[in-house]
Amino acid sequence: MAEVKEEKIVFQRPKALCDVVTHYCPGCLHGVVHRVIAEVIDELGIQEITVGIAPVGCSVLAYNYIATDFAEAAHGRAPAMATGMKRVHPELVVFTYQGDGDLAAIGTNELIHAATRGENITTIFINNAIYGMTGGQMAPTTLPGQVTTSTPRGRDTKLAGFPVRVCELVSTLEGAAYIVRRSAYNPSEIRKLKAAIKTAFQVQMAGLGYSLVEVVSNCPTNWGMTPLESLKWLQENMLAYYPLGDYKVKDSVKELMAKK
Ligand SMILES: Cc1ncc(C[n+]2csc(CCOP(=O)(O)OP(=O)(O)O)c2C)c(N)n1
Ligand code: SF4
Repeated sequence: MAEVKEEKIVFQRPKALCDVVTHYCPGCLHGVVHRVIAEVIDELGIQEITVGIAPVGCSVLAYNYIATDFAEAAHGRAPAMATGMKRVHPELVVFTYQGDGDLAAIGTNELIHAATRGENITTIFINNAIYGMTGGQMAPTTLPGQVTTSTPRGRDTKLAGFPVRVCELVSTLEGAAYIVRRSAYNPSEIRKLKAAIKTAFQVQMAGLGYSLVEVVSNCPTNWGMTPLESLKWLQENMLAYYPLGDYKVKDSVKELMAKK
């Protein structure tokens, strides 16, 4: 009789990721980032104590996909809501998930003040250089010359100013403890992203202050590209303006990472 080999599971859905059909467009990296967050939640064993704050924008439905408690904040107000939640329940792990329109336009104020107060919360910031959900208008992060529905001849910096570099800005604030920029355009970048999100949650759990992981992302639909074209465009255009790397890692965070 042929020997029956024991199955070795090499890939499966993280427990913290819901088994549902996604509403995201094909090739959109929102879904990849959701998965990475869910993997980190599983690995840290924090599903029961984690609360996400969903933004407006395409990821408004993040609560349908990540199986933790969630709240929904009005446009840009996620850091303020997270602040209240974390202060009332310091034992929770609280994270905001925000697009560039949500975080760097109407929500800049909440972001800056939560970071400067050193709130013990984590922000996952998806920078796809466009307002995805509302039809592809210019965002604060839209690149100079980039065509959007509200800049059909390309972003003119004389009229619309220059893009906001969030990591560079927030890393100047004293309360910011861990501020890094990653991407998710290939498997090795996804692994680096996962390590960063894990560190950000651990920074929060150790009470070291505000942590933010920016993800340089895509929007194939509103960029008017195929998924593959959008990943290429991201690498060739976005990364020059938004270099990947660590923008602020406080000494206390370095000590924490050295112990892990
Ligand atoms: C107070 C308020 N103003 C405007 C809107 C409309 N609105 C919904 S999503 C959105 C843009 C979101 O873009 P972004 O944060 O970049 O997320 P993406 O869809 O690209 O993931 C806007 C302006 C709103 N929901 N609430
Ligand atoms: S519109 Fe853009 S950001 Fe929104 S789900 Fe589609 S590809 Fe993703």
